[in-house]
Amino acid sequence: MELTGAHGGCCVIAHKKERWMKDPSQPGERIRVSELSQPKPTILKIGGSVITDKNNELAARTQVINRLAEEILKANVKDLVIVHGGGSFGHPTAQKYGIKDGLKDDKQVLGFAETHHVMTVLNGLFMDALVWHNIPAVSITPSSCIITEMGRIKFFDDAILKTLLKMEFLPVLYGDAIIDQKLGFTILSGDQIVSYVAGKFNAERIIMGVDVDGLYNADPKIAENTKMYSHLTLEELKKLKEKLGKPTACDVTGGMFAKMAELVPAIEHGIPVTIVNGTKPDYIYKALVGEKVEGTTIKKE
Ligand code: IP8
Repeated sequence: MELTGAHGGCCVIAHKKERWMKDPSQPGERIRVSELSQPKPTILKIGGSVITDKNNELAARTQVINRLAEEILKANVKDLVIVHGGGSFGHPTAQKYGIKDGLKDDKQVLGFAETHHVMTVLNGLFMDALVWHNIPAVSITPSSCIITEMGRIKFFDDAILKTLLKMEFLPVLYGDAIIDQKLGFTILSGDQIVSYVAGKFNAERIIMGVDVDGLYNADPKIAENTKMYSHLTLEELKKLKEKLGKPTACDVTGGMFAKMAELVPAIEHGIPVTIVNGTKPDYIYKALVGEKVEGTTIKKE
């Protein structure tokens, strides 16, 4: 039991149940996952390969973005947090200037600004679709509230995120160019944000919208005769992880392989993950409302 003061005024007595999980950003460390009776959010990741054309630089798929906004509106999920990826906006720019590996050369400084800027442009297009579909979405700029250390989230000021959720806004974050305590700067993937926020806010579930139908035993874009899994346990995922698609040339944060590695701490914590094809109409909608849909579900057991 603990006394907590609100707005420096009256005190409320709350029963605080402490629950902990492995900190996705700090191996060996733990973070508290439940605070008072905070509602459990759904975390929806929209991959950059869904909302942009990865074969053309700075090419947004505006029709797909609009369709997703319609699906999100129709699904009307309470306590939703969206995180989107970089696609052909963030990745080529980050790669051109070697932003992920940190500050080594003065010329990269403008590259950092450019990478962050193109992400704000993509985020603007995404926000445009949500807000003009009458969704009370509010963007949170990761580079303004997160600091990493060697690429892992070290500090995350989540006060705004928490308040937006309480006020029933739809917070939207994205992979970004980030200040790093050791490297100077780096690239933070949307997937690391998803896992971190899911853990910190004790999420109900994670939905990953990607550009393939689910998780395969090999990269379906390269290999032949691949097999898609409809259900996996954490153990099965761990065994499979090494075999998953390695990073492609245009993905600085590591593709499906890194995506799955990021999600392991959240799954270990008991948060189920559903991977669906966000390029196919109504798949994200069905996943959001809990209707049966083709894809891969990963659960702890
Ligand atoms: O597409 C990367 O985010 P991701 C963002 O979620 C940048 O890996 C800036 C490349």
